[in-house]
Amino acid sequence: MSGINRRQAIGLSGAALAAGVLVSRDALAQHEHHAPAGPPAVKPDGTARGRVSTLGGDTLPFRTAGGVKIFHLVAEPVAHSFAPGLTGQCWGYNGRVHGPTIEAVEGDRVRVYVTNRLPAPTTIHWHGILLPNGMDGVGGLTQPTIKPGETFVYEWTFRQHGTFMYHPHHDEMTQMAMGLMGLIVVHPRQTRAVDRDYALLLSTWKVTPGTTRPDPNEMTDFNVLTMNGLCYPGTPPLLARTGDRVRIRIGNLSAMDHHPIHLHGYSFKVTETDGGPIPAAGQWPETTVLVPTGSTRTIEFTADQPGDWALHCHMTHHLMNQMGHGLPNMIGADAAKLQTAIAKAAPDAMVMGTTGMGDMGEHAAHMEMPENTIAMAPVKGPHDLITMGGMFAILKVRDDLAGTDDPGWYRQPRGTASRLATGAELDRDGIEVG
Ligand SMILES: [Cu+2]
Repeated sequence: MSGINRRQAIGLSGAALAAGVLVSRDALAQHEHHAPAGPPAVKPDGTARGRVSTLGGDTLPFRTAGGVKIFHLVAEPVAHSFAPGLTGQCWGYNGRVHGPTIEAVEGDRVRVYVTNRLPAPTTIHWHGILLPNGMDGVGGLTQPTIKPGETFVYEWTFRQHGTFMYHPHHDEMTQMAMGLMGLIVVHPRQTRAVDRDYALLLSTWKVTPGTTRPDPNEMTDFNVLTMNGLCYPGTPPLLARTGDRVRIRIGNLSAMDHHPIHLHGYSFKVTETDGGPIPAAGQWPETTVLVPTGSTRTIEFTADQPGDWALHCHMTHHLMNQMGHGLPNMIGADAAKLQTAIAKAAPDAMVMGTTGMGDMGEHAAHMEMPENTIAMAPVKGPHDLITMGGMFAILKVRDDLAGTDDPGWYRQPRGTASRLATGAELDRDGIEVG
């Protein structure tokens, strides 16, 4: 993060982390002129093997034998990167967190081998899939658990289409908190074609700053909020060309949270859930779709407005990365008085957070934090600091989109952006003169 002396960074280490109100003056002075990191250095998606693009993730390959599509999932420990600067010692499938998306077509006969390379027994439940009871994957109830080293076989025929999920149904609390989950997309025989088909799986984690292992015992204060296992600025942009028909499938397997996912710039319709397609007459326009845990929602719209449009959970605490959590309320505190008081004990320290998280984010970009920790708002946007992390991604719609590379920040046409009011527009009290 920065090269400053660890002893100078009294703000955010050890016990002071919980207080989170101090930052080294030297650290700030030294880094004042450093712009925070630019646009995230992650590749946008749109190139997955399948027809669906699991943003930042992958599609599970299969082979066909005797008319059966054969898949193989391996549950195993995975070192996972949530975003640049934050790695977790997680559990995943086939070297990924989350597992790769299983893609098939309604009517397909599928066989899925599940190998357990975890240190604990597991199973896989196929969430929302209509199948024989013995294939349902509930440990103890419908099958014995898959012991470490064992491989089980599941087989069924898809009698439905839509967006579904898979996850362990043995010690769910631990195993899902560690990252074991994935998406299933079943296409209808007659495809309702769209130009862009994205899939996102929402989940929540507790990774204590300075540590790498997710804490499955957390019930309330989740501090890493992810789409496909990635938190902003680790989430790649969703791309569309102006006029494209866009589908976004959103699943939620968070431990304790529902997520109202809001898309800027558009009105969309919810076209299906993991229970099935919604008839056209039953679809209504929305700008936010609530995705309860244990369900999927699919939205569709025509991307007819170019721009950089935010796509995010509207729970404001789900837009914070680790450093936004566990802080005391400093709003309105007398910074000068506090500064004087603190200076006696810690002359190098500086009070912050008295005007909110915006300056906290700015400072966080400059200060030394525990290893393997990300600031809550680490990205410099095209106009200013973007004060969001967590469950946040950007839909980039362009007239001239070519290929799958990130087109960079949107250039707003002249006269179409908000601007600073000029003196001539305001009277002496700053009131608009008309
Ligand atoms: Cu949320």
